[in-house]
Amino acid sequence: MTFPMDYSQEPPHSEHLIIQAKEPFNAEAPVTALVEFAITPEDLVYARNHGPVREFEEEIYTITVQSKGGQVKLGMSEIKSLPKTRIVAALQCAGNRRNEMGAIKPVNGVGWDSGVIANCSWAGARLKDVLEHAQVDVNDSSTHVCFASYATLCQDDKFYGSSVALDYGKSPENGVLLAYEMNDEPLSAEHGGPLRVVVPGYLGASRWVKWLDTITISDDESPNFYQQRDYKILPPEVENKAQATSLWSKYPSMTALPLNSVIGSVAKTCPSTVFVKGYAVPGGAGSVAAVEVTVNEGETWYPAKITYQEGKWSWTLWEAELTGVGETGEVCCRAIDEAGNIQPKESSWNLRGVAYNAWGRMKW
Ligand SMILES: Nc1nc2c(c(=O)[nH]1)N[C@H]1C(S)=C(S)[C@@H](COP(=O)(O)O)O[C@H]1N2
Ligand SMILES: [Mo]
Repeated sequence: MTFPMDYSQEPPHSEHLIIQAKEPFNAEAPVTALVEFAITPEDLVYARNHGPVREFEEEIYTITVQSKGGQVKLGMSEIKSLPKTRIVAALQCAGNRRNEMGAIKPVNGVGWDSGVIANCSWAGARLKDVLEHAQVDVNDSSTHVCFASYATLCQDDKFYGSSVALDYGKSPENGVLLAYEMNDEPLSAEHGGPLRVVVPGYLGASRWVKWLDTITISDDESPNFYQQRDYKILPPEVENKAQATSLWSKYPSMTALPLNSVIGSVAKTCPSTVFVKGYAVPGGAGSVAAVEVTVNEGETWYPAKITYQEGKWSWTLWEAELTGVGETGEVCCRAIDEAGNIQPKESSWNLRGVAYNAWGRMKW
């Protein structure tokens, strides 16, 4: 069953977000407000949509789990009867900070500042348990698990979909969930309720499929537009859509986003002191170990105090007080991970404006 691209049926959206596009509804949190909460309250959780948001009745909602060997339909009560796992994980759009990349050279995509991230607690059934419960045949050639939502329409394809490697998706240490709760509340329609995929550490874009209704065990990656012809880091020479057309298939789908940190607020506390707050997120190489700040691109980097970090998939909140500063100036921040990687001063340009991770900056 499909529905028209009808935006008049959407549930009310949060009034605390900055709207970047109305239809589809795309809105982010003001970053100053975002860094005030360890767990992002629902009102500040960004919304990223490629089509209309729809509400579904949980009582009659089913998902299909299929492989070459057959298919099974599961209702929400069956999914909820499986062991419930709760994790804290940052959900992040690959286009977070796109406007900063767009300042280097124009990019394609919704214009985003640095509020397209949310640190939430997610609860649901492990993907592994759902696959085992469904008892679909997984043959030796199966390499991917594809997630799809046919229930809602989207801009570029007949359904919204993506995939992860089957081994990755099944392994409990990667925390892949089919979530029906966010921040201890039933998952709202806006964020994909009754059921969405949570792939901690991976970009939100398509991997965290909302309104999930079909899981396919497959020999290939998802054929969906958002897996194959979008959300990829093309080389900087690719400057327009026409050049990109023949190249999409040559570049891998994105998985983890890079090590990053951003300044949420800078406040003058006395004539020569500023107080800085921000967030950081790890790349694929392990947790954020430190965040450092500097004034006016000075030689000296000062360690920020880490005020929050929870488990391996949460964001990190940090703050720092800098004294002896002038009337005006600029703070820069950079994150360092467990493996010793340092967030770079500059981030290279790509056509889709994804994965921007240059030093965070804010003037006072
Ligand atoms: N069905 C569906 N799932 C989707 C999307 C979508 O448009 N449709 N957007 C994706 C993108 S690009 C992101 S960043 C996250 C956003 O999740 P949120 O709206 O709950 O913040 O969901 C992903 N899952
Ligand atoms: Mo996204």
